[in-house]
Amino acid sequence: MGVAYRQEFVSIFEGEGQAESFLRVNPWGAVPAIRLEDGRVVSESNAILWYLAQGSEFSPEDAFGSAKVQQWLSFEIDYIQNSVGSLRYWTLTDKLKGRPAQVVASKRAVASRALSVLDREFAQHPFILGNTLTIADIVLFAYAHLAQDANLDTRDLPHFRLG
Ligand SMILES: N[C@@H](CCC(=O)N[C@@H](CS)C(=O)NCC(=O)O)C(=O)O
Repeated sequence: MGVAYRQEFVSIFEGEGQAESFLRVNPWGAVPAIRLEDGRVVSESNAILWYLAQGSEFSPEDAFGSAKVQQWLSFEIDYIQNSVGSLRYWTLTDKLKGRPAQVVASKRAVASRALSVLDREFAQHPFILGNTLTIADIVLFAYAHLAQDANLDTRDLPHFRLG
């Protein structure tokens, strides 16, 4: 999006996320977060992307297009991030076996259903809103294209191309 930035690393696994200084950036203590030149801060990846995309070609200006982007941002948080994201994190950090089987099964069911929804959408049009690339595609791509890290089977989803 052509916005200049400087990166700062926060070691969440070493507890830096919960440091008082970082909690002033993100009250939850998670990355990512951004700090603007004037010191204001924004956290939550979808909110950050929304902010950065304002006025760009990736953010529809009309109310309906805007609402459709919001629809898919919410979808991503509830049904992709909360399922694929959690399962992937537990798998990669070897925490999966310590999680209750029912919780894992429930997340796997939500993940499969959400990925099937995306497959049905992408069977009809190349981008989630139709023919235009928006931040909703970027947001959905982030975790959905890593579904295999969570051992989710995407072979029956021909329109959901990975990588
Ligand atoms: N909903 C948040 C999730 C962010 C998130 O889970 N970040 C992880 C790293 S990928 C983290 O910092 N976890 C530490 C914590 O939650 O305390 C977003 O979309 O930005």
